[in-house]
Amino acid sequence: MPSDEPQDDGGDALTDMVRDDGEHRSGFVTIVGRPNVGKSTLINQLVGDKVAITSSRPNTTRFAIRGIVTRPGAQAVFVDTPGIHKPKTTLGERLNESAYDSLHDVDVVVVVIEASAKIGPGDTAVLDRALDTLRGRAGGTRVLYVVVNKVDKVGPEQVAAQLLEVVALVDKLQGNQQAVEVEFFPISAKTGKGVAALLDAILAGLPEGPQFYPAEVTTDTPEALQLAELVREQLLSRTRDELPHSIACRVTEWEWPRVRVEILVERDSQKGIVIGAGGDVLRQVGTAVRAAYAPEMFLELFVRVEKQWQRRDDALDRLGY
Ligand SMILES: Nc1nc2c(ncn2[C@@H]2O[C@H](COP(=O)(O)OP(=O)(O)O)[C@@H](O)[C@H]2O)c(=O)[nH]1
Ligand SMILES: [Mg+2]
Repeated sequence: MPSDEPQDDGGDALTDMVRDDGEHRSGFVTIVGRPNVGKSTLINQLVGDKVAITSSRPNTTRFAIRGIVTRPGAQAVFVDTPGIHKPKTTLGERLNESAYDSLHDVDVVVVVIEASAKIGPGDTAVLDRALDTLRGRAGGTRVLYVVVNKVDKVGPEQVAAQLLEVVALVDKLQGNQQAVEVEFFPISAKTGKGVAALLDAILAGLPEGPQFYPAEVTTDTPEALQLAELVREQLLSRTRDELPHSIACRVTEWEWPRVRVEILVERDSQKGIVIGAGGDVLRQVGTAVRAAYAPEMFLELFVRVEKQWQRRDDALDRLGY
């Protein structure tokens, strides 16, 4: 690695990982990719704590949630982003913007693709944007980490084939310049396989910088938002088709231990599904959220119809999207 520090202090023993000069590394690391490739699962695995909700429904993530990893001498602030997709609503457009915006203010970019799905135009677009942003950097790091996720779902041949394909694709996108250094990591965000190696590489590659958060902090998401997200996660696992996209949650009252969460849907027919027969679905959601968050909480869930909120700027502003 090029450096203008004197190199006469013991040769190989002093690696980038082991520094005796008290230098601290830190930086922001954004995780981008198509919907459902496992970005939120990865951030939770990296942090070792549940900071982001996950689900099998695409477009679950609506906020740039941060997850923080602190080690002796280094701190990485990971930014989970909404999946980049072809938007059909104003919400979709805002989600894409928020993901692309996150590329600009970070030190490191991680692009996630799936081992178990064909590499498509969506993946190519994300890789291209990431390379472009890094190429435009005047100084600082220019490393892109490309993660091939869900290796637990396929055999080693498929992992190898996917790696070869993505290496070739990145090579093609870089053209003659090869201006960005790219590293490839096969992982399973779900089982944790390969994640430690990825984390080590990211931490070692961070620029010099201060510790931004106390060591014990794993996220800076406000409590009320975390809770509203947990309610939404539970609703997502109990609803299907278009309904997950139509659901939004927000805390409207917080008088601990009494908390009230409002659940927005877009149509009257959806209200009935979310409440469930005899209030069944809401009751299950409430029980699961209290168990995960704080059993002593009194959680009141209210369902309200707000027509077309996904397409209305005023509603999106109010929800903080
Ligand atoms: N088998 C397997 N499933 C995964 C893995 N990572 C994520 N998933 C699943 O893929 C779905 C989407 O994950 P999520 O993290 O919400 O994806 P995101 O939309 O990119 O944030 C969820 O059902 C996850 O459980 C993995 O490494 N292996
Ligand atoms: Mg997500």
